[in-house]
Amino acid sequence: LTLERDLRRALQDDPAQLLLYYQPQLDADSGRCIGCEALVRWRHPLRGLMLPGEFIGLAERSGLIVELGRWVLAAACAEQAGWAAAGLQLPVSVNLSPVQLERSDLTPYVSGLLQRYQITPGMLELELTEGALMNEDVRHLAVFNALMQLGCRFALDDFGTGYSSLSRLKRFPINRLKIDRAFVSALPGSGDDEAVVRATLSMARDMGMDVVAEGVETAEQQQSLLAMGCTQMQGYRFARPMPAAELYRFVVRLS
Ligand code: G
Ligand code: G
Ligand code: MN
Ligand code: NA
Repeated sequence: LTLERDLRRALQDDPAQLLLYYQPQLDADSGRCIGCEALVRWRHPLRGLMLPGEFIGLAERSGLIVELGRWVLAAACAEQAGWAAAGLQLPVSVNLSPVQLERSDLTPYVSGLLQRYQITPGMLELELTEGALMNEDVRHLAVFNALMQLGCRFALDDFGTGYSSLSRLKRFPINRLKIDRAFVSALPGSGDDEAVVRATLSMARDMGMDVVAEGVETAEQQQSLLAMGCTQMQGYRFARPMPAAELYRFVVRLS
């Protein structure tokens, strides 16, 4: 309850307590940065820097995720516009909680941000988990479709860990699958995990989706993924999540 009060206070009176870190996504073939994922942090006045695992759940249960989610979207667009002004065009992925999709005002909010910051809609990717696709709520589907009509891209986060059937997946305009790090950690050598990666790549190719592997930590994992034809990667092997200014320098150094 204390933490909930603190988060509400931060959102209302002191949003400078919040900040975004960004983790680069690379094309391991070319070595170039192809995008980044925004990951929220909270500089709590007493507890120090808090990770999303420590407060996203609370934000979802209390409804504060709506405000927090708006803050994240606005901050990501503002920082992306800052990079663009410095000559760096970089797609940004933002995690969306299913609770945010239940709000019909999400689309006009995102649309307003894209206009305010002069962002091409395709440069903003929204990450959903499989759970968000399981919801049959028509309002929820309407918001999803409206965001798609805007031109935003969609990624399916933690792919492989949820329950979505392939037929179900087909009904959603997902642009990219993010292979969960659970299937990456035992590469190379785990036949089962290799089978999952290969099947994901094959399905994605047939359905016109991109694939990015998450949680890539070692050169061996990178090699194994490349050998299977998975080139997009995110993970500590390349970089940990970092503040916006640092990300800018990281990408400029690469290119
Ligand atoms: O950065 P970290 O490894 O602690 O992130 C843990 C989880 O928190 C990830 O699954 C990520 O999807 C989630 N997360 C990070 N930032 C956000 C955010 O802005 N909104 C939502 N809904 N989830 C986030
Ligand atoms: O669920 P989501 O994919 O949004 O979560 C991303 C989270 O994964 C971030 O919190 C990030 O810190 C974490 N992460 C990113 N790269 C790696 C990695 O190489 N290894 C591990 N263990 N975690 C990672
Ligand atoms: Mn994610
Ligand atoms: Na993930």
